[in-house]
Amino acid sequence: MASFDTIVIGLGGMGSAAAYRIAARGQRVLGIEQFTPVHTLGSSHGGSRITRQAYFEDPAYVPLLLRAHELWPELEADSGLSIFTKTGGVMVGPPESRTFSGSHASAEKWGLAHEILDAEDLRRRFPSMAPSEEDVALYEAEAGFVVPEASVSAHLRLAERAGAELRFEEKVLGWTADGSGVRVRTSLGEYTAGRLVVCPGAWAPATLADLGIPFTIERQVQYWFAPRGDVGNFAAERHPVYIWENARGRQFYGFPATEGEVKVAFFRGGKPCTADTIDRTVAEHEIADITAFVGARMPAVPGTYLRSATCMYTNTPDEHFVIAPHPEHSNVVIAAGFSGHGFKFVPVVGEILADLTVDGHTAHPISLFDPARFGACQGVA
Ligand code: PYC
Repeated sequence: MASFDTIVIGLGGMGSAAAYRIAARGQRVLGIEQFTPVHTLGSSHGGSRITRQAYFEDPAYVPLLLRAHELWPELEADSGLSIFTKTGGVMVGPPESRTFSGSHASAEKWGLAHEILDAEDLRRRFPSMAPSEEDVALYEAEAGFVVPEASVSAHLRLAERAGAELRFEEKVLGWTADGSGVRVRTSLGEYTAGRLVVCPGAWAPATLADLGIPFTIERQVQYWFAPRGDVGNFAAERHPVYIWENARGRQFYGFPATEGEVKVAFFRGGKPCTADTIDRTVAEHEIADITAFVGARMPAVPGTYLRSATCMYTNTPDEHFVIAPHPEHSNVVIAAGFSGHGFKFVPVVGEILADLTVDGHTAHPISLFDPARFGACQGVA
């Protein structure tokens, strides 16, 4: 039976970063993924993810974002792949909306460079946007987007270069841990190691069932349109990424054009699903809904509908991540529940997982992500 220093379960966004960062610290790493490399069945596909720093979800994320924004360019340089495009970003909504007010609070708390735009400023600066008079926006120049597939490719490439063994199309059937190490049973064999890192993505409810965390899986749809008029208006040099919240708290988000196409999607509000039974077909009424909602605020975006793709959020009850040593096994580290806003953190999560695995602690501020807040493992025999 093959034995390693560390086994990483799941080689999507987070797991691929963990495999690289741990291997780069001299550990013999085995990474195991149930699908092919850079697959489209989880939460790491679709060509773009927003990254931003004035974080409306909680200012506690800001130091991690500042570190991630140092690591993305390093990852590009080390891998030779293009991953991060800085476009600027606007967080739009009524003044009391979480999207605007939370972003503003984070920017103020951490002294992040930003501008506040009223509806007229926003229209003048970004003519694709048609805000109502109540809307305001926070603009930050450091925001942009990352390409999830390129991130996974880069981390897998670098992990292998650092000596990691990566196994694909091999499903983990179970794992055990005790004081002497961990044992992982898969569809093709059994492996042992000193430590285990579990990055299960949308398969968290089954893979981490012992924790008792009430993860819920949410089906989401990403939509691509050919915009009306000159697509040059949506070029990344002049169009920001954006998240826009209406007076009832419904949010959508979008990107500049890539190869003549713009991507938009709702942020939250998707149907509950499971990773193995998610409905991958997109209904006409869903396309009509996004067309109307986006069209009311960005009239040129829903020109011609092109295509869509489903993906999944793995939500925790408070929408904050779970990153910590396993409450009952100090040689197991877990990273899950990224709740639809995790991808921008991928390289710093890789660094944190390497710290926890190799050093047993991290200097990064992760107390918000402690699973004890859900009473994790309480009552588990
Ligand atoms: O985290 O910025 C984000 C985001 C937008 C939509 C989904 N996630």
